[in-house]
Amino acid sequence: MMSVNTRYKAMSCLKPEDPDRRASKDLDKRIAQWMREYEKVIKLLLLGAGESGKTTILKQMRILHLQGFSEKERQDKVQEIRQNVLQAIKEFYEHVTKVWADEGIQECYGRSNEFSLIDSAKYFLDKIDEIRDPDYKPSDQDILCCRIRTSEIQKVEFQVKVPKKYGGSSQLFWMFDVGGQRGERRKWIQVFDGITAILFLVSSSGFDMKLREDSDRNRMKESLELFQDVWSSRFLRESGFILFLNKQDVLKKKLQAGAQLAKYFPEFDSYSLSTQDRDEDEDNEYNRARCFIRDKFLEITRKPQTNRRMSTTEMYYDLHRETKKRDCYWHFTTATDTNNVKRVFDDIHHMILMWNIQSIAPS
Ligand SMILES: Nc1nc2c(ncn2[C@@H]2O[C@H](COP(=O)(O)OP(=O)(O)OP(=O)(O)O)[C@@H](O)[C@H]2O)c(=O)[nH]1
Ligand SMILES: [Mg+2]
Repeated sequence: MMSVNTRYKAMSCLKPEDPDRRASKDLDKRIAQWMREYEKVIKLLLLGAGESGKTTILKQMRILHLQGFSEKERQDKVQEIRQNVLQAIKEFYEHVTKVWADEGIQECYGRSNEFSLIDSAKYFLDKIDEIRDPDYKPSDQDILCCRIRTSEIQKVEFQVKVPKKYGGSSQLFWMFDVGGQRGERRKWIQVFDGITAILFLVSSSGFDMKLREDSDRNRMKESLELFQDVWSSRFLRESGFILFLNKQDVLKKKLQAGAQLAKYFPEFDSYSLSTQDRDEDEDNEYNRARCFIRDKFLEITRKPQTNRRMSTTEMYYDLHRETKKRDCYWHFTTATDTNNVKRVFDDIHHMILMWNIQSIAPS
């Protein structure tokens, strides 16, 4: 017995299809597929070591694409911000007392990389009188600077308008935030499924700091290794990758204050900028440092991945996939700066629209 499909094929053999009609049918099919792609939720997953800025990006999405923070949330933040001040004072104080006798407080602050002072210390200590006021109401900037370690997976959902030239309407995004400290990372796999793009955050200013959870481990080296693991994870093979070289403001200030990248990464001494990376408007040493850090991460994406043990079937499957080119996109970011994050996010949205178009474009 002939199947419906075979019968249909046999019948269509009798009557050659008009090529114009066929082209138009193909086009309709592509448009329908494009619309489906378009309506799909775009899932973004924030990854990166502790204190790299993941939750700060999530907060920016609430400011940019949702209604920001309610009165109640602001009220709740007062407690957390005062906690940040206490934490800063405690850490700072212990070390100040050690060097106070001969060097003085500013010198101690200048050496804060040695005792992992929280990033928000100076920001909040500078406005301590405001924070102490019983009527204190945290601003958006205060909330962005407040540091609370993430230990539960968080998700925000938001709609983003699609530019008119791509058909208008709006697109739904889900963004997931996870805790980045070592003990938190085993939970990551729970959210690896169906991710459109990983946003991997790097604390670019961490080159001279130690991990909070392991005082022998350099933060930047940990971040490089973590990136290597995530990039080569077979669960994330289908996801796009976008590197956020974050805390650019801190990196710049740190270098201007005399911190030496080459002390931790000796190969920096011989690193020179390529023509396309030269930037007349930027401090040359800072520009060289940010490009060097970026290239350390991008190098990982260019290395062939051979160090994993695989079964024969897995190997066949992997070899087949290896031929698919994967790119890692990157941005220099300052997660606490709303304008900067808006620009970067618009860029990413545009890029995802392009991916969707390319994925259905005729080959
Ligand atoms: N100056 C400055 N501070 C930043 C930047 N990004 C994040 N921070 C601050 O760094 C601290 C840590 O940021 P979080 O967003 O909490 O880091 P996280 O990656 O979510 O950390 P975990 O939850 O522990 O994984 C917060 O105090 C932020 O305000 C940045 O680009 N510049
Ligand atoms: Mg967090």
